[in-house]
Amino acid sequence: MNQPRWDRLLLNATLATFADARSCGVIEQGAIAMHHGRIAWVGRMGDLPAAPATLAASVLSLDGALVTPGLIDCHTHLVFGGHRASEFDQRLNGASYEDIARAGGGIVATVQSTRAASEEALYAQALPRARMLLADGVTTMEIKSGYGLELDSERRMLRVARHLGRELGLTVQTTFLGLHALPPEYRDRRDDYVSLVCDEMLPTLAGEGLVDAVDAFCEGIGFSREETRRLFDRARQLGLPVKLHAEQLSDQGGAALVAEYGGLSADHLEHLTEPAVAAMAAAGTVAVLLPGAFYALRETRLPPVELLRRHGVPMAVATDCNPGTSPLLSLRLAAGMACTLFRLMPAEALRAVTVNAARALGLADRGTLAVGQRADLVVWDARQAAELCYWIGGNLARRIYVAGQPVSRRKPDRRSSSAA
Ligand code: DI6
Ligand code: FE
Repeated sequence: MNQPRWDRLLLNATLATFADARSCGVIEQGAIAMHHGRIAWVGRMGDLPAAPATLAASVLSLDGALVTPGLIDCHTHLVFGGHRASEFDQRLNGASYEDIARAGGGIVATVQSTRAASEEALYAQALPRARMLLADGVTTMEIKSGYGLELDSERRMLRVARHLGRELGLTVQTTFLGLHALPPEYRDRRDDYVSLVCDEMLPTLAGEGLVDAVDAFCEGIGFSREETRRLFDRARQLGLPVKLHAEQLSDQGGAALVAEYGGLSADHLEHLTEPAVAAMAAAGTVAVLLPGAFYALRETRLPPVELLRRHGVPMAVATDCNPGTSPLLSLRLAAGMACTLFRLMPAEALRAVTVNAARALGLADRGTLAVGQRADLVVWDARQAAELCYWIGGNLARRIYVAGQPVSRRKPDRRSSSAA
């Protein structure tokens, strides 16, 4: 008998390929083959080139189960010390996010607990969160720094992010967010802090290979457009892509700025206006919607989804997993919330956590089921793509493959504690 040509073959699958321009690209009674970590064949079972059993070393029949690309969480702050559950009480008692931040809580509170945590402790706290995202189907995630706000602590966060990727076998894209908040010790020296971030922290951490992209919090309680511009100029010199927390709480002109720099994405966008939408469309900048933060802050102003559609700006959705505004540990739930709260259609919300999220990270090798793409995929306890955002909660991911290998989502009995 001939050698099988592929490592693995899944049969009787409902494939959501996301390979066309608009829909989920569903193939019923589909088959998908993986070889050497890539997708080697995808199509209708009836079109396979030979009898399935002869084609792959491992052949699995799925009884119609849904298969999608591994989900991609393109905006998280997953690594941090402690949590801020007490702010939940304060907000429910009427304090706003800005009130809490101005009173010394908010991001700065997490900065204190992050600075106080060792690399091992940060890793031990972040690992279960990363596992929960993975268990829900995420195979690629972005993780930002921004709770250190000094060189050593920012470095620790980024090292922990890289370590999580290695430990779990996931792709982790790191983002340097030194301009997240003004650290208290720089209260009267804003310019000095911006200089430190642009002239020392970013070049040093980039030189250590810890930075895949650069972000800032462009906001009244964060950094101005001009301060952000200084950072983006430095990123450009270093050849690093940029993205931005823009127009979350007010219109600061951040989305137009990130578009001007040809940025990967503008994120949040509740206060986005039409000229900036047009600028994003022209630049190919992705709109990243973060319904977890909208929900947790009980916001009422919606991002302009209809304008984004009309201008053809690709929309991604992410968890924004962070201890302050979005303690959200399910990307599938984020996609469901994007439907319920922001009125995305299920096909849009699913494109937003696959193909468009890949684009928001500048990754062309994933997010669709197509020959040559990385074999990151999820087999779901579902048959219809819309179910992924329709079921609220639950555990639907049945099998997860990363680069063609099944991954275990079970916690090891013994906690891995080495940060090496
Ligand atoms: N926007 C957010 O949603 C997070 N950071 C940001 O710039 C919130 C971070 C936090 O409150 O800890
Ligand atoms: Fe964020």
